[in-house]
Amino acid sequence: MGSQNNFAQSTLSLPDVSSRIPGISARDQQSETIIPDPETPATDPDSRMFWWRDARFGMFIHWGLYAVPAGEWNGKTGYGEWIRTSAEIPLEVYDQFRPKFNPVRFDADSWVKMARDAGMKYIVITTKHHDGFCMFDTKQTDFNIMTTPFKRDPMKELAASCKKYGLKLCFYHSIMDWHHPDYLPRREWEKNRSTHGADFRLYVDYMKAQLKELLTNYGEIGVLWFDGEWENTWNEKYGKEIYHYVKSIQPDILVNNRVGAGRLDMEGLTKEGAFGGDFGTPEQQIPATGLPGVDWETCMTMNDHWGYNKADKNFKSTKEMIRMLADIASKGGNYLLNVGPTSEGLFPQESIDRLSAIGRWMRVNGESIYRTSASPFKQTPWGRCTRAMTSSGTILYLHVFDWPASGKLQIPGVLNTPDKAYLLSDPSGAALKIERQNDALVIFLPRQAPDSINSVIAVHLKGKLDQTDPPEFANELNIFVDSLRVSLFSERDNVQIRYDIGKSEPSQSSELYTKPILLKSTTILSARCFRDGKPVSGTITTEFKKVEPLKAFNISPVSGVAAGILYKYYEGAWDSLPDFNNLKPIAEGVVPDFVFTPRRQDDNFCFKYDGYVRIPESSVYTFSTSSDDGSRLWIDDQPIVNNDGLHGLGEKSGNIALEKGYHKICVAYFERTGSDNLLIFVKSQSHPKQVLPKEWLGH
Ligand code: FHN
Repeated sequence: MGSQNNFAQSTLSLPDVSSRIPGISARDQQSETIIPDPETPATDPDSRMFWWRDARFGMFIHWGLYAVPAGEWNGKTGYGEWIRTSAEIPLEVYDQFRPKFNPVRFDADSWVKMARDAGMKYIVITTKHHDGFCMFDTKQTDFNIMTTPFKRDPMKELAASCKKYGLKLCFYHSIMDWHHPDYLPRREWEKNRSTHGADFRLYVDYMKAQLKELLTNYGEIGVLWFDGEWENTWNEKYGKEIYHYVKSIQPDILVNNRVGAGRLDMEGLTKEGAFGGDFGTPEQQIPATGLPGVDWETCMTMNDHWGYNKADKNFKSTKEMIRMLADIASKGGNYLLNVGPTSEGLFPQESIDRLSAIGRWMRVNGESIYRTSASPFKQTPWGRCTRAMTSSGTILYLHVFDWPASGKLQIPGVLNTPDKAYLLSDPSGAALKIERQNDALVIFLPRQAPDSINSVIAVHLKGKLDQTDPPEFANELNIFVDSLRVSLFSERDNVQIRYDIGKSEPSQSSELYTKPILLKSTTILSARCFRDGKPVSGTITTEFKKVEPLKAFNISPVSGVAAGILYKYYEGAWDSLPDFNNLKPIAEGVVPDFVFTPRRQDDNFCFKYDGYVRIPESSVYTFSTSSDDGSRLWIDDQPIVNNDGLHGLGEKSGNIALEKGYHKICVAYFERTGSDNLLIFVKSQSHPKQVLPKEWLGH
């Protein structure tokens, strides 16, 4: 069924620019060849990245000694690859897993074929996770798989299988190492494990010796996927040393941003100005939008654990994962989907079943994933879009999740002449009827969706894509007090913006946008782009709502409020903000603003601040907290910001309309361990974002 791109033949040849075989089916192969999409120029002129960008889809494998306990310890079953430290298992006890680790049912060919048949083009496998156990034949330590009853090197066998079946073999290697005597810091519970004589430089040299083994003994390696870089002993200097070292051995190797020290937590992208290797690594999440000019790969588990957990049956559905793959590809990213094999060397059956189902979809629709670039559209309410450039024009791949009951799919803002459209699932390639309605292409579809998860329509357009999104409102908020100036803009040049009040689609006779629109009451605005008197985009429609501000507290100008804010200080180890009603403060008093003084310890503490904020004018205010760890903010006892939980430095915000005058403010913050930060920001309709001035605070 469908255009049978049978993976058995489709090995991943390393396409150079000229011969990059398009992500299009054999049906069209002879007629068109792909060219790099000039609209999404390579961020990296280095062609090292091309195979990786073309691949779009890979398999992550977390396999190690932790597969022996399979997530269980002392009757608890919620562990994964972190079990040694999460369950506080001493080294010598953990080492007892070694003689039990004998994955005799491991078959590299079987694993690689399952990855290939799922449509995956590369495999990233753990050569060493944080526990320090090495899954390869290393001479640097005996804490490795060769000293188990297995006595085989699975990396060697996987290298041979990947070569045989045309997948790239890539290595995950943890910087953090809970076993090596020179790695610091120790786990906080390992009180009796001396740090005496530990020399981190020697640990870095140990890492380099193992990386040399990994990049010398297993053939060409596609990616070195570092991890565990967040502890304060690692830094950018080491990261750059390792990056250049590995590239001195295999110049074409790719290295992720976790080699450095600039990763933005689980969001996975690289802080501005920090060293970020070759690509970003969002974890268990997908960026909200495409990131033009940024290479990134989302890594994700199929259930809730990276390493094998025999009790964890919470697997994502095939539908979720196919749609995630389309979502990620439509944003220009790669999808690294994880499998946690058992201690016998088998993939969990739930993983096998899902890989097989994903493979069935990929065999029909893979060309809409491979070698594609991000959607040109900001909104595709019916699903997702990927695209490819060909020598004769552009192919849009429309991933339709929600099949239109009308039988018509409207694609606004595309001015190219359509050449043809067809369903990838239709082996005959029968053309679908296309009509133009102003700026929109309307594609007529069969009544029934061919695929309930994701039906892909290929739309071939003549020439370079000429597509215009609807104009955008520059205002971040669509609520206001008193009045609001609404600004419109379009990223396209040579277009005019016209707008109407109400929900109707603007026409050539609608108001021409030349300056911000002043609103004094709740108003619906609709706007559209025009060129040479004709609409060239779809329409954006937004309601701007006038709201009543919360009344200020009636505080006498005589008594007024004293400067500063009340604080209460607590101690305890929390993973989220505690219920303060059940706590007795260790200290309390007045502080000038949200400072962590006085406190008795650097970790495991909490502050609660209460007082008034003097609002300078009636407006809609956006309050934000930027904190590590969790924080929340209330105004007049209304919850405005929820930035709670254990996390690195992160910012959340919320909005509220306030009358000029005094309003109650409450901020709560907790720190577990590591770095601690709390900043409160405020902005209004007329004032840009600023740290909440202490002069506004009172009690
Ligand atoms: O701590 C690891 C975790 O065990 C797993 O390897 C993931 C996969 O990227 N990375 C770290 C958590 O961010």
